[in-house]
Amino acid sequence: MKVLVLGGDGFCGWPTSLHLSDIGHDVIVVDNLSRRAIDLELEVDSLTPIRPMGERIRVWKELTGKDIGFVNLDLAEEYDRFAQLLIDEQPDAIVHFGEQRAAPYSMRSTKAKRYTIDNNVRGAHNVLAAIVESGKDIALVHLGTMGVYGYGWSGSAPIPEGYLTVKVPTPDGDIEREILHPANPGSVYHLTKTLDQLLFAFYAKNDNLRITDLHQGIVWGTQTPQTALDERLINRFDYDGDYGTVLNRFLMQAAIGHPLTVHGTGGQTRAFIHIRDTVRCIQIALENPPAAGDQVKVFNQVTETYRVRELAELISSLTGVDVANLPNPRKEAAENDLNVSRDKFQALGLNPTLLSEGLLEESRDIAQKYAGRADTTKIIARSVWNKGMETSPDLVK
Ligand code: NAD
Ligand code: USQ
Repeated sequence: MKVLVLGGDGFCGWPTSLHLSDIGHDVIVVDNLSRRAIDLELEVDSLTPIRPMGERIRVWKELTGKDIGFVNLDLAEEYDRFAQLLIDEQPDAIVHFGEQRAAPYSMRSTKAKRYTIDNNVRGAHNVLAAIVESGKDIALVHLGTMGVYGYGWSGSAPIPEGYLTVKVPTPDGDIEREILHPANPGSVYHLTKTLDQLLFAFYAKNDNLRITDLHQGIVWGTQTPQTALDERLINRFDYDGDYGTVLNRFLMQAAIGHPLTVHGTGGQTRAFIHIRDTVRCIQIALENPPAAGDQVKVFNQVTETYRVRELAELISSLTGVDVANLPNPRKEAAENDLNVSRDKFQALGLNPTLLSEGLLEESRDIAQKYAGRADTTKIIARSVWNKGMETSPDLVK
């Protein structure tokens, strides 16, 4: 099938583009390279030496003979060009990764909050409106987040895959209704994903668009079989206080002997998935779209859950590096349980890479190999959720 990968230059989008191309799909990446621009703004760089988009595509062609197209286009700002692209290319499906995805970046300033809302919500709406305008039956797979549910849900009932059945009391007795799980975002970034959900529900109902929303946990790891083929295809690895996610940050910190930056007690429980499973999940979602007229299909795209302090203790025990309990720059529950339904992908054949299998390889092949590229001044998270909150001093001078 012909697939547009929106945000196909990013951490999840690049390996997905290669995977889809590898299994025979005709892939076109659409990306405005804003993530690379934010690296320049923050004066940081991927730990891994990522190559420019043109070179990535040339190397893939050289190694496999397969073409990947590239269109440099801003989804939020260039509606007409995007709408024309759908008419010109007539894709069968769109995978939408093209949003500003860092919670700390989204909270660092008023400017960043406004950018994140404008970029993500306008971009998602433009994609939907352009599909309708094209008149074509284009299936949409969007990358959402586990964070739409929030972390206030505890107890033995697992977080369902998108929808919750509730009893509504009426004078004539209780009636049952299925509703979208209540949204409880923890950052402006996560807020955009909850707003996206309403856009999708409306367009599925009003225009019969076929939409899948993947509520993904924190992605860890770097390489997939395709990105590992040649160093010039390497995937990005973010380790800085805004874009680095917790497990990859701890691996990189251990590789340079930096104390592990646990926020608060580390009692936050989060959901995780390896990048190799992300790309498989996208393939499975593309192969199992909803029918026209169906409600939005939601999958929880997670394979394991861990507490942050469990991850720190594990990596500390493997490497001997210290654990530092820092003031938490975020407004979030200090301790939470997390019980997540994750049956749908497993039923469709996902065979996950678990932390116990992938951790040493990740540490050796990426964190240690590229440790010399790390800038230690960029490690501490300095974006605070509101004015009264503390940031931590640098732990390594
Ligand atoms: P990323 O920042 O590495 O990639 C996003 C890509 O989208 C970048 O290449 C960027 O240039 C592009 N982009 C952003 N705004 C755009 C616009 N207006 N027009 C065109 N291109 C635009 O992020 P990622 O880690 O690959 O995440 C991809 C998606 O998956 C995001 O929507 C994110 O919310 C979701 N997600 C990521 C994780 C994770 O741990 N990385 C976890 C859950 C969900
Ligand atoms: N944390 C630390 N120390 C660190 C970094 C993070 O203790 O050095 C803690 C945070 O306080 C938080 C948890 O680890 O409690 C997770 O933080 P994170 O930065 O790894 O992940 P998060 O901000 O939630 O965002 C990431 C992606 C986002 C995606 C989300 C999935 O950047 O795009 O949507 O994971 S989820 O968390 O399931 O919502």
